[in-house]
Amino acid sequence: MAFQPLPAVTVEDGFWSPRYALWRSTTIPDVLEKLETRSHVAENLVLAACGATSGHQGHYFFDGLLYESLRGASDYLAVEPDATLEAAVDRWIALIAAAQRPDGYLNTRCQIEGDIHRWGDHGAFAMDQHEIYDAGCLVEAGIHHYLATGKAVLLGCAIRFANLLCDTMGPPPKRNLIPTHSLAEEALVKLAWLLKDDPEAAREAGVEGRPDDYLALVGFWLDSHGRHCGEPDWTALGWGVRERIREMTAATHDSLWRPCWGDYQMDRVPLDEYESIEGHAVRATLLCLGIATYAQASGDARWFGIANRFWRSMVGRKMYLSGGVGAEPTFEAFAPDFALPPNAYLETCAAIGSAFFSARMAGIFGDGKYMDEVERVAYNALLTAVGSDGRSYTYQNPLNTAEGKRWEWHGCPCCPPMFLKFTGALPGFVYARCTDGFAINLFVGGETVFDDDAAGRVRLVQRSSYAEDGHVSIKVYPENSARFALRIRIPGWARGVENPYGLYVSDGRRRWTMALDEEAFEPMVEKGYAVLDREWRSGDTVMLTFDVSERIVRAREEVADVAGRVARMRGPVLMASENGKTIPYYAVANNGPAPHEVWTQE
Ligand code: FUB
Ligand code: ZN
Repeated sequence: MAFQPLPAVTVEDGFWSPRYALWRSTTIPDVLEKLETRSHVAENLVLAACGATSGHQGHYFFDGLLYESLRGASDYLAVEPDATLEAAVDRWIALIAAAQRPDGYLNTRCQIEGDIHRWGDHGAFAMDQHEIYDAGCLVEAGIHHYLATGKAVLLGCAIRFANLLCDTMGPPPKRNLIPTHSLAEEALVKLAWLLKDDPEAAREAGVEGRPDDYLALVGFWLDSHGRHCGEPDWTALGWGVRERIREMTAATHDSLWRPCWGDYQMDRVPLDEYESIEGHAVRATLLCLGIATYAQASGDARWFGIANRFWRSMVGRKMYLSGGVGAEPTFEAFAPDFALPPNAYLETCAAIGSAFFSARMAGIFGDGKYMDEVERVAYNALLTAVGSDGRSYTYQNPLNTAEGKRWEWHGCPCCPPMFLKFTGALPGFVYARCTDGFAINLFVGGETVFDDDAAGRVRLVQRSSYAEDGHVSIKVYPENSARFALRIRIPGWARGVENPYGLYVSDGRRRWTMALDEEAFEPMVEKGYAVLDREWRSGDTVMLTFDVSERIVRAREEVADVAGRVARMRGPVLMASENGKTIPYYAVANNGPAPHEVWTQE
């Protein structure tokens, strides 16, 4: 059964609300300010707008980081209006609109370095240029800003760039170009959905929307993995491919020609031939998100199958207890199955990419195992990425390390924008509609409302201290008493299932009970959700109690890196030891650099 997201109307939660207040008041302005002052994103936009031919500072993808931050900020605006933030966002949008080329192209560094190198031509290296990635980030920002504010200027920029992508790449005579950093795959499907649901949006933006073309382009991109000229050989050359590709692109080629992006971008062979998720972990998780989203849009069983295969391999063989992924440092990549050293790399963005992938799978399949992994990331890999001051960050997130530390800003500042993007999205994952009622996916206090044919307007109020003491209450207020199903996710850890494929195990004990109107109640559990299919009257209350006392978790024996070691969890929260104290893993290095350890000797 598919689940359709149902946005939380409010978040009022002892655990999450203070954090959201901090991220709103401190992290969003901090990220926007540092993108401007330390990563030079505003200066670059101004230079591009003026037609400058020198002076760009920073990497090609910094434009995209700005757009990701604006997407996140827009989601915060959607939950709570904030005139200062809205004005700051509008100022950025004016800079972006001024910098865009009349044909829709926008990549400040490529513009300043010269259009001759567009799409990686004439001795350039498209992997570095991130043009399609930046376009995808712009599309996301345009959509989210329009939905939050009703303003369509950024959406107009996004549609213009999306139309240019459709005019440039695709089956012959268009060019065989695919994203060298995934992200645009999901973004273009979302743009197609928006413009199909609300054709007025494109009219508001003053640009022709072409939803069918966006879907066709995503299908082309996914189908074109593995369809390249056969070289260079990434395995043999490593980063030496850079120079080889520059040599290759210096020559003129026909529209079908393109270099191979290797396993790094899952491009050595067609996606059907990959047995498991591989390559650069941020690219791979966002590619999988695109595959799952395209499967949902197209209904094509082939893509559902591929998405499932990659999810299984990621969660069953390559994921850390924190939700971190991408153990291999040189290429920031997935390591082989069961290679899960505790001191591994684990970039913040990769964990967040995996959580977006899991959230999409949860919506498609309505199975709690997917939301379990969203929750794992939310309470662990995500939260650890921003310090308790709201303005210090991590990039790598090893579980055990002799040098746990945070930084104020980074030469590669991709993680804070991804953090804003995910925290902006999280309230949208808490509830969902399903064909026979609605679902509670995450225990986050607050309210939502939905309309039901028989029950009329239904208000649902959740009070939760889930992570602190395991208590959750859900009150249901239908306008009219009526029957519908309420599905409440019972997390895997509370059912004795630490990981759906046995990668991690505990004592397997049940750790939850339920009461309905104060009477103990034993519901049927289906695909990880307790199903309460009954007549609901105003004020009916479901109480859940989880045992969040410490439990010991071990990895299966194939994970040689942590043989003889154990980790400790409390409910969804992974624990670590730092300076002789046991603290949540998300709180490490909050009081300055310090070693920490999640996996300890038994
Ligand atoms: O390529 C853009 C970003 O830089 C990636 O998402 C990160 O992994 C870092 O490599
Ligand atoms: Zn990152």
